[in-house]
Amino acid sequence: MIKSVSTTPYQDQKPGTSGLRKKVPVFQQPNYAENFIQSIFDSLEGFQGKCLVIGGDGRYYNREVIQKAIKMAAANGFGKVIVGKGGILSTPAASHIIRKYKAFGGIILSASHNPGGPTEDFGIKYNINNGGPAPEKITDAIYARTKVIDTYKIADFPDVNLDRIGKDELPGGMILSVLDSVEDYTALMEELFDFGAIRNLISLGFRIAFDAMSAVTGPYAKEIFENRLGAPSGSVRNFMPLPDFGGHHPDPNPVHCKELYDEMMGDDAPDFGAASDGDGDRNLIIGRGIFVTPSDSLAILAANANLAPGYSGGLAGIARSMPTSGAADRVAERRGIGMYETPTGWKFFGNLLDAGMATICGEESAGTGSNHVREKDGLWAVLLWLNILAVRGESVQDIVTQHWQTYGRNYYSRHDYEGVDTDAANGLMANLRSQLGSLPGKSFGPLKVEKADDFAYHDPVDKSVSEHQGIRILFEGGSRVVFRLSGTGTSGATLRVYVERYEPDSSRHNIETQQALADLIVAAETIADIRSRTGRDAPSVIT
Ligand code: G16
Repeated sequence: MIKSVSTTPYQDQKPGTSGLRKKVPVFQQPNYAENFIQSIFDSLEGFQGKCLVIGGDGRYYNREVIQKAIKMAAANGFGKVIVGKGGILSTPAASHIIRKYKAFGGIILSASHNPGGPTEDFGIKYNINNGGPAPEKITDAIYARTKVIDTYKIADFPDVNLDRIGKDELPGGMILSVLDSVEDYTALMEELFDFGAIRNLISLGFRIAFDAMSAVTGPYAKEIFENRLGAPSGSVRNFMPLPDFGGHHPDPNPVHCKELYDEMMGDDAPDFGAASDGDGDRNLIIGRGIFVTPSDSLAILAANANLAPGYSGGLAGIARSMPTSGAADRVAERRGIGMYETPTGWKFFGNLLDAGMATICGEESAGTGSNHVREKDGLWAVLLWLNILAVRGESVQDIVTQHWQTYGRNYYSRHDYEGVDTDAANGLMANLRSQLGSLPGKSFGPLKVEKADDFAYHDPVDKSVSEHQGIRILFEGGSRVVFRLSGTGTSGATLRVYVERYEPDSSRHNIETQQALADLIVAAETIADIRSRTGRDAPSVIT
């Protein structure tokens, strides 16, 4: 039986950089999740009888919302839903399942790298049939719908069993298929990478340490690294997905993976350390004694991807988000392939990948991926690194250093000011915008502003325009500072300040990063007046 339930709209359901993210108690308000899910369905056309993929990163409240989504999909006329066992699908695996089974789309329940638990974060996003996050045209329509919605439809059957793999016909006729995506995902990785070469490297004593951060990649990583590639048991840590990620912040960076980071910098470090985040789309790469910034990782992966079977034919092009460093641009230039600069948000890569213009994409926020799916993919990045290490037979440190010698080094750092008062953060950005016309020509210490703008992206495929994607201050000589407000936080505003300097001279490649960027950090403070406007003396997180 299908029920039509009257509801009243919430005015705060605007999707951010990657779907709707809020605290769990916000999602637990009456009809909050239902309103958003119905608004997704109301913004789509032509899905009657088709297949919807539903899965999440296993965080607190995942199971409850999955049951609601299944019943609402049935009531709205989907013919089939594919659900991950236990309600769990990593974000890249969900993207793969949507593509492989030619689904109409997917609902992914995740707040990614944000903490989980009864008072922490939850999220819902919609992915389209290419497996990628819905473009702005659709997320705008969803938001518009949330503001006026007055009814949602839900089927009245008991909760389904999410833990039994197999197919079932639900009351009303919709087919429920519960699958274990580890098998499908592992098979895809085996097509792309030379598992034999990696297995051989590991059998020679190459030690890896992978931290799954008590999040979604645990089962995938155990299967791939330990069972298929032969890494000793214990190489994958924190592999049991937990609803609260063990109380940790599942963001794979040197701050939140401190234990792994310290181990990799210590005596007797493993050869290779890596981690992924809450929903499995981000990655952290650390060699013995060296952290690889996500921007450098993108450039190095792009420069060496041809060593992996899935990319042996070369790359069509590279895409990066605007705040990501220009390191990958130098690789594209030398190879004579396309380079695309998009706004922050994986959804902006979808068109370039679909059109075959880009093969590899990456972001400073620890995301890298390729045209194998339409999400960034943490384990994919780790495997591509391992494939490259296996073929080159060199250490991470050597590969990174040689890359800088060849292309120059883009010193890079991001300073985050989290939980800032929203009005203060908006005021800071407005003040920056008001200076855009007057900044060019001004000097800040040794730095002279060449250009200042508010980044706008003109999508070369669908010709859409996305404006106000971050303030760029470009200095003579190629250094720059970028300011933008995060679109993934759930309390107050997060100001992100991205600082970058290019250094071609290899005798100057061993300066400590913050020191190498010191002039730019001072200029950023002077131009944006961060301290007095945010009331903060220092960033909350520096990566
Ligand atoms: C999401 C998006 C990424 C983006 C990141 C940071 O990642 O998918 O494309 O780079 O947020 O966004 P912001 O700077 O607005 O916080 P994830 O891993 O959270 O899904």
